[in-house]
Amino acid sequence: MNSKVKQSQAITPELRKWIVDQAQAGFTADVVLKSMLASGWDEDVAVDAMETTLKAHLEEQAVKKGLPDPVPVPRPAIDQSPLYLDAGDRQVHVLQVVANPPIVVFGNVLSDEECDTLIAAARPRLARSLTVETKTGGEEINGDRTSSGMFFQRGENEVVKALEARLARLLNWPEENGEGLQILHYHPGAEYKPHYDYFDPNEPGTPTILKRGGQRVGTIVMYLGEPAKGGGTTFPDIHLEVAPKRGNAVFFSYDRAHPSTKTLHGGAPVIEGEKWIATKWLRERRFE
Ligand code: PD2
Ligand code: ZN
Repeated sequence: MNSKVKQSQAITPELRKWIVDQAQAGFTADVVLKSMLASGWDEDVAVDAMETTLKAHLEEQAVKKGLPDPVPVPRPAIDQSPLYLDAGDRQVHVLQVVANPPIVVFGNVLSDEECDTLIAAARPRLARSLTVETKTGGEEINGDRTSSGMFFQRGENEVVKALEARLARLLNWPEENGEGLQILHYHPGAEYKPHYDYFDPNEPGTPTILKRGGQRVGTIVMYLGEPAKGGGTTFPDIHLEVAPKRGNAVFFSYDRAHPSTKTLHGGAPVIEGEKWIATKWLRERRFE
C-alpha cells in the first residue's frame, strides 16, 4: 500500500474505541490485527494504531486508579480578574494569577508594622524547623529545611487574630480549618528544598495526621522580611519563582494529594540578607 493510502487511514476515536473494546472482550492482539487486515487496513498502520491506542488506554487507567478523588479547595474570588480584593480590614492587591496549578500572588496582605510585630513576637521562640514526619505522624528535624521557625496558636494575639480573619475572607475558607500560623526565618544559605505540602497518602503516619482536620488543601506563604538576594518561592514544575517581597504573599491550592497538582514548591536559598515568612496551611475540615 502506498503512503497516500496510509495517510487516508486515520486513527479515529471510533477506531481507538473499537480496539479497546476488542481487547476488553478478550481478543488477543493477533486476532485484532487479523481482523483489521481483513477489513483493508495497512499492516504498519494497524500495528501502530493498536500499540499507541492500547498504551494510551493502559496509562489512562493507571492514572485513574492512582488518583485520589478531588476535594473542594479555598478559592479567592478572582473570576472577574479584579485588581483588588476586599479582605475585610484591608484591600489586598491581586498581582499575578496562574490557572494550573492554581496560584495567586497577592500584594498588600500585611502592613510593615504587622510584619515587624510578628517577627518580634516570633524571634525569641524560634527553634530549628521541624516538619511533620509522615512515617510516624510525629515531628522531626529535616535536612531539607535549614530555616528556624515557630508556630503561633490560632488567635494567639491581636495581629494573628486580625490576619487570620483577613485570610479567611480573602481565600473564602473557614478560619477554623487553618493550622496555626508558622513563622520561618532563613539566614544566607538556608533554604527549603522542593516538596508538596499535602501529606503523602502512601506514608504510614498519614492516617493519624489526617484525623485532625483532614488533608491540607491550600497554602499561603506571606513574606514578612525580604532578603536582598535569593529566597524566592519556586514552583519547579512550571518554572515559576515568586519574589519574596515584604507584605506580599503567594497562595496555591491542591485538590488531591498527588503530584499531578503540579504544586511542588520550594524556598530557594537566601543569598544575601534575611528572609522571614509566615505560612498558613489550610485543611479540609476544622483543625482543632
Ligand atoms: O519559604 C518559602 O518560600 C517556602 C517554600 C516552600 C515555604 C514553604 N514551602 C512552606 O512554608 O510550606
Ligand atoms: Zn511548602
